[in-house]
Amino acid sequence: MQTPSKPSPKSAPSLTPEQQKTVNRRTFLSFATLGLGALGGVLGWNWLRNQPEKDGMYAPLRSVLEANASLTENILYSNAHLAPEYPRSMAAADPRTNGEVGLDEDVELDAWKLTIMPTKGNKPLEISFDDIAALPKTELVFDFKCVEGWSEIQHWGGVRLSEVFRKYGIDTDFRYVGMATPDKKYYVGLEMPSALHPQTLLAYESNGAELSLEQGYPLRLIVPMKYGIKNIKRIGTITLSNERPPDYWAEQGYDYYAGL
Ligand SMILES: Nc1nc2c(c(=O)[nH]1)N[C@H]1C(S)=C(S)[C@@H](COP(=O)(O)O)O[C@H]1N2
Ligand SMILES: [Mo]
Repeated sequence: MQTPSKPSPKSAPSLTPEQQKTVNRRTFLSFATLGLGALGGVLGWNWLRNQPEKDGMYAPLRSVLEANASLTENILYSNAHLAPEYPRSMAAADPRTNGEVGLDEDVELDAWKLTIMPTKGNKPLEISFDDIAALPKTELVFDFKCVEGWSEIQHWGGVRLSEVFRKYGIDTDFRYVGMATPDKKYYVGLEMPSALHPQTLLAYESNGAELSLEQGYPLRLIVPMKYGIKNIKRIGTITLSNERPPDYWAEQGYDYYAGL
């Protein structure tokens, strides 16, 4: 009769002396790597601090972050890219519209104003439509993308948001820009680099004509580095802050940054 064999105390496969040497060397190497890594961290930091800055951060660090956009909330990413532009002939003649939250009330151009709440202690700034229209106009033909899965080449005209901030001496030393419709029913938040992006417009024209009510008359945001959800129509207020502004679709579970 056979007794059940006891499990061997050496359950790990036994190694030849040659193999054991390899293991030891590997172990040594991984410790060495850790040590070098730590040293590299210290040396690397000093090296990094002597590198040229690009868009407010050390260039090599920026490159790494750009390669890892998904890890960086795409904050640093936004200003380094331009959305592709197209000839006007490719723009949709009758651009589609989508989403009417915050567009219920009537809007009279004379009564409408853009309110910018700049900083701690500063009085809110009120800007009329004529003030906006008097600023240099920028036109943009790009592929507008909705998270629902459609896109369309569209032609917009307006003023760069960065130009409005510059013209009115708004302190852009904040992390975020929030925008809301006059009735506060639709609202979005953007990181400052996206707000200052050269293709980010306060738009008042579509195909060279004034906006329709559904397009956000009289003034809407065009932010080509973001999905449609961030392109708020009928802006009433702009608020600069260091806290992340509330965002209508982020509250419904969509990605806050909604970057492209
Ligand atoms: N005020 C307001 N802005 C809005 C929306 C909305 O419902 N209300 N919908 C957003 C969404 S989901 C998209 S895709 C775009 C559509 O812009 P369009 O109507 O010009 O195509 O507007 C965005 N801005
Ligand atoms: Mo959308």
